[in-house]
Amino acid sequence: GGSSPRVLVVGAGLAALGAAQRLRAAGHLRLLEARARAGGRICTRPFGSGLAELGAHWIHGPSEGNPVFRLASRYGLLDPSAAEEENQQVEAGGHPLLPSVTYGSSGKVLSPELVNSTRAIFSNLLDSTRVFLHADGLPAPSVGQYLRAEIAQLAPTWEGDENTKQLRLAILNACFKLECCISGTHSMDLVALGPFREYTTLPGLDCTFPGGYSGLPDRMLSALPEGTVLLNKPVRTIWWQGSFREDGDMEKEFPVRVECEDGDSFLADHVIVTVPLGFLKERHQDFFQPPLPERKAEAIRCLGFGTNNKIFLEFEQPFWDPDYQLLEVVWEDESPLAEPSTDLEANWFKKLIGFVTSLFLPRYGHVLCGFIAGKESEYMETLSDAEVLSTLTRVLRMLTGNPQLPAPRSILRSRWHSAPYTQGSYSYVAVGSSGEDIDALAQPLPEDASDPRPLQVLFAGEATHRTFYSTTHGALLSGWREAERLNDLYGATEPPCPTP
Ligand code: 6YU
Repeated sequence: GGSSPRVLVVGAGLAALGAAQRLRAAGHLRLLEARARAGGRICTRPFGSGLAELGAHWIHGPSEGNPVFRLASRYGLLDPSAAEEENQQVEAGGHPLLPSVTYGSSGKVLSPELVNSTRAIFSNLLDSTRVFLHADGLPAPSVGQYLRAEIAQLAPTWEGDENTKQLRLAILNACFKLECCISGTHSMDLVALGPFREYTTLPGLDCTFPGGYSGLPDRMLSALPEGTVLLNKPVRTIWWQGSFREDGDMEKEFPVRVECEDGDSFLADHVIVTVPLGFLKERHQDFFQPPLPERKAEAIRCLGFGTNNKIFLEFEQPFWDPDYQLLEVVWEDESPLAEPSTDLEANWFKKLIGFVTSLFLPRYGHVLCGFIAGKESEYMETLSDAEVLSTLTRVLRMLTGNPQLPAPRSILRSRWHSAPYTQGSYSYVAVGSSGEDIDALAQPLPEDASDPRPLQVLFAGEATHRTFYSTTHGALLSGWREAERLNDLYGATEPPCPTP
């Protein structure tokens, strides 16, 4: 302890920067970031004549209750229209309906009536999962199994010929793939039904950052004293419950020693760990010495962390109608009631849900942004740019029924699964886990609150926020939470004019 503790933060993503922004107790603060840049899963890159968001894309629910919205507004990073009262009140429930066109795999545009009425069926079914929150006795363990059972019951009651019914099933199957992107999972069969609706949506029409999402971490970083963040500093091991002394200072003892890959070591009273759940899954056994208590290790094992990637394609000329914000893809012979293909090499591209157009992403130029989740997405990461580009050119030619469609001029993709310091995209509550595992993950160490050296290791990051996991606002709030935990310990109360 002491009156001015030393605090280390592992990572420099939004959770870490949020913690740094809020910490008033620290006498000495350092962030150790493995990568050559801050921002973590917020990553804006130049592409085409504009920008591409390789990580977080939208502010989900931009309204007063969203701290990312409040910060971004204060920093002047948003389009003025995003802050309008009217936009803040939109209740999209996380599923905004964008003007869209839906291509069938036979090269035809599907009837908007059929597509919209089928989407409505899916969205009603999704909403009906709300009743299972905190219910005992569930009709199925997973969201996917529940939805499929409901669809199997409904399908015989649909009007229309066999072709129309099959098409409806195919559209529903596309809805499942979109839902996999939203949850960041391979299959909705992996997502637990009971806790599914513990994830909370905020009001507001999802908006983007006209100058790039990275503007947010950049601003937070520049508000910190110079030298606070050390880049290219991957942490190898966190030693806790120790008695470490600095060379030449035998007086002061520290319980924590953080050892980096390059051999450097840092002593501290407290360390806030913000590394992604994907990294913890791979590395927690040797990352912490002594190892984590069993309850926390169990939470790390059983919570879900899957992959959602983006593929940006730049075209010489747009082939799409500029009014559409979403180009959707439906594989007409698929159905949620049939077994999905496991031949990744032959079929990976069928998991792509379609593309968001440049309209939705101002200043992008003639760019489409495709989304793809799951094992197919992980397989895509192993292919070369040229292979992905040629496969998607073939797919787009088939969908548009235009064999002459010019190939994209360039491609840029995210590869979040093979990124060593992320190992996936974001967390979800998997079958076999619940919100209590999220809380267990967030619990500081040592577990014994009466330990004379409390709060040695604290945990932040999107995966530690029980209702806003998988988002930037969840990450930011988790960082603030852990900073306040330390502020409270040292009685560092709010200043009269609070920081954001
Ligand atoms: C959002 C969105 N969005 C798309 C894609 C992705 C994510 N998210 P960080 O990883 O940022 O920081 C940790 C740091 O630690 C990092 O810098 C590492 O390098 C470092 N590190 C690791 N190991 C280290 C070591 N050993 N030593 C030192 N440093 C180390 N969120 O609000 N809107 O549109 C999207 C999207 C492709 C990948 C997103 C979105 C998620 C956010 O990006 C993410 O949560 C935060 O940035 C994480 O911040 P952090 O600080 O915790 O970690 C019902 C229901 C369903 C629930 N889901 C519904 C919501 C849907 C979420 N949607 C996301 C969608 C998109 C498109």
